[in-house]
Amino acid sequence: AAGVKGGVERTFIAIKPDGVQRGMISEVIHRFERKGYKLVAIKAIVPPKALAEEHYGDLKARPFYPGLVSYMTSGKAPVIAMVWEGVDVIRQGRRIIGATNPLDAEPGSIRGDYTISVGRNAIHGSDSFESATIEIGLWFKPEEVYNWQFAHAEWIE
Ligand code: FUP
Repeated sequence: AAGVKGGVERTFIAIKPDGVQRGMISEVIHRFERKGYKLVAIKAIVPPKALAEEHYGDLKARPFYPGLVSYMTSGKAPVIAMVWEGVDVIRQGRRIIGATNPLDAEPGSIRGDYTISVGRNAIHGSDSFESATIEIGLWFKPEEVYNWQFAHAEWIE
């Protein structure tokens, strides 16, 4: 589950094969971690075709869909699949990532700083509470997602 909408949420973030190839794994983790979000699941995975097809199921009719699925599943580099937790992390994650088309993504966002092509935009982030719930369930078993506490859960008064 993605938590409580508008409160402490969970979102599905994936570094796509081109992001791995670019050496962006630590950079992506750094940006979410330094913001104060909590990494509650992570794995390297070459998604089976059925998983990639389901993940991008809403894009089935689009011309780029077959190429998108084959690129995600090629195995030339894995996908780094993650679940990040925190207040408003679904919306804030999309801001950290930047617009789908890297040419519209603000400098300072991940896509804005590192990428040019919409077909190779390095990273995925759930776009809504509903998508987050579905995507976390697609990519992770419940026992692969961990509940844990930061040492300092609350700021001083
Ligand atoms: P996003 O939620 O930002 O990942 O955007 P979409 O769900 O609209 O698109 C998913 C992926 O499809 C993009 F990350 C890259 C690919 N795509 C294209 O290759 N061409 C397009 O015109 C749009 C999307």
